[in-house]
This record gives sequence, structure tokens and C-alpha cells, in this order.
Amino acid sequence: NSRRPMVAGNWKMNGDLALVTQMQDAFKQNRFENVDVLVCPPFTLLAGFSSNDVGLGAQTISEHPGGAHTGEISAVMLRDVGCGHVIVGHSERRTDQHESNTLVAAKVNAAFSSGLTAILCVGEPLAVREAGKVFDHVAEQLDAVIGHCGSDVLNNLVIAYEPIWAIGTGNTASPEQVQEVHAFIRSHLAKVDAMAAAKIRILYGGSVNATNAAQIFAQTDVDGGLIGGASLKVTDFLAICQAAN
Ligand code: G2H
Repeated sequence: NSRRPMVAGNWKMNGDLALVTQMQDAFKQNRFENVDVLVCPPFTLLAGFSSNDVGLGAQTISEHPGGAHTGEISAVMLRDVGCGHVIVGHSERRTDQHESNTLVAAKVNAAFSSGLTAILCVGEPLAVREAGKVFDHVAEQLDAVIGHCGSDVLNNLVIAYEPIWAIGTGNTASPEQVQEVHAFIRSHLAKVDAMAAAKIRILYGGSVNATNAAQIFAQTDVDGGLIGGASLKVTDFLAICQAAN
């Protein structure tokens, strides 16, 4: 396919200024011509990335444009520190911060209307997979966003499929399981806008590491990965970027 792959490192609530320096040096020395590489550190470390050597993303965003929302960070603030992307609707936030499909849609809209590219996370818990309802679950998550933002959002959106049972567990979904859901996502989006669906990048996330990355990235509808644990180790993260390059 002609889609340019993306590898995004989701640091979650990890990392420090020393890791910023290490990562920045690594991407000064290692160029990946055929892949968009992003780091998504905690808010406090965003401004520490000063170079153009790697793309920058945040891990969440306020649904509000600004004002009296203590503790929140707006789209404009993210752009101000050099972010081009923001992860929205990660399953950890859907669980820990009780983010509903409606709130996730509002957050995607806040990003989209400010010119930030949202990386929308979708994916099912184990019980949903065991009940045979994966496609319904993922479709509902996608439809909430398209319903709120309009189909135009598909022209500036990245999807990350992250089966919850594969996150941080070491249980990676098999390449066949990944491809099956990615193909479903693309076909579901094609019902809304076939051209945008053909172009949209669908990343896989969930226990991707330096060993399994190449096999997952080789699947037809997989356009890279959202990497958690393995994005905190420079050599592993570089190897994963290389697997997508
Ligand atoms: C899934 C992923 C990154 P990990 O959450 O978003 O984390 O690679 O540690 O499973």
C-alpha cells in the first residue's frame, strides 16, 4: 500500500528529562526516511523536545478550547510546544478517567478543529472478544467520533487498534487477529468515505516489541504501531522504527 507508516511511542506516566535527552540524541543520529516517528511523553516533558528530529505528540487533550478548567491542557497549548499529534481515548483513560465515547469524540473534535492530528484509540476488552462482539464494539467507538466531528475528520486522523487484553500484558494479538480487525476498521470507515478510508493510517498497539514488530507491521492493513513499554528503551524503540522503515 502507499500509506506512510507511523511509529508512536506512548510513554504513559514514565520518563524524565534524562530520557528526553537520550531519545533526542538517538533520533539525531538515526533517520527513518520512510516512517513518521513520534514520541508522546507526559505533558511536563513536551517542551524538553526542542529539535525537529522526531515528531511530538501529547497523550490526551482537553475537550475545551481554554478558560477555567483547572489542570487541563488545550489544543492551542499543545501546538505552542510543538505537538502535531495527540493520543485520544486510550483505554487506560477510558478506564481510569472514565472517558466515554462521547467525551472521546469531543476531545478528537478539539484536536481536529485546531489542526492537531488525533490518534484515536479503539479496542475491546477480553470479555467482548470472547462474546464475539469485537466488530460491534470497535464500530461503536468509531461511529461516536464520526457522528460528533463529521466525516471530514477522517482526513486528519490516525486510528490505533489496541485490544485491551494485549496492553502491557505481553500477550500480543496474533498477526491474523490484528489484520482481521484492521481490515474491518478500514471497511467500516469506507462506508463513510472510501477515499479517506484507503488513506487513513491504522496503527496496532499492545505489547509490540523489537522482536514481534516486523511481523505485525507486515500485515496489509497495519500502518505502524503505538508502542508503550518498548518505547522507553532507546535501542528497542529504534529497532521498532527500523521494522516500519
Ligand atoms: C498499549 C501500548 C501503547 P504497551 O497501551 O499504547 O502499550 O506497548 O506497553 O502494551
